[in-house]
Amino acid sequence: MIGERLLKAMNDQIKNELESYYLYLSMVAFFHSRNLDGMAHWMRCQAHEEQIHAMKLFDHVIDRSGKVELQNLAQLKTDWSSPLEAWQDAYQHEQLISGNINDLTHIAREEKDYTSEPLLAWFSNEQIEEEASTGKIAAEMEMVGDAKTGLLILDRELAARVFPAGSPLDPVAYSQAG
Ligand code: OFO
Repeated sequence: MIGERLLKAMNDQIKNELESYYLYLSMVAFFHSRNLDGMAHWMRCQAHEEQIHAMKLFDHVIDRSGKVELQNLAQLKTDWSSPLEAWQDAYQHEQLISGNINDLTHIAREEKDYTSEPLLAWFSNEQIEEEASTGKIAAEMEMVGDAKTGLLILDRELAARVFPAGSPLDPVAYSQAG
């Protein structure tokens, strides 16, 4: 059984993860509008991961006999002044989420809810990885500056990210589903 305070914090974090999904999906649309299909692909993979993050918490709450209460999502940005700005936003967003996970871990410890520690440790590790990946791409975008060739090379590189198996957003699975 999960305590009330941690349950509320977990429900808040489900919303945060779904907002991450929503934000990154918005970036997918933005990158496509700039013909940066490789970046759009990378973000599509990322959006899918965020959906998984939300569902991990969703299932944890259910397994602990808590009630999931979905909340309204905020209206998120739909446009950026440049691809660089979008990547900088993604990096900043990951830092914000790392802070959310730290707060959640803090509450779990205050509530002596050691049962949730393995899951929260998984999220902390995931945040290290996601801050590193978005931060690196944002830094590379800054190096590229206005150079179109550099932008195209980076776009091609990001197109190589492997899509998580079985994702409903997988372009191949999506087209085969007809
Ligand atoms: Fe980007 O890790 Fe979840 O939100």
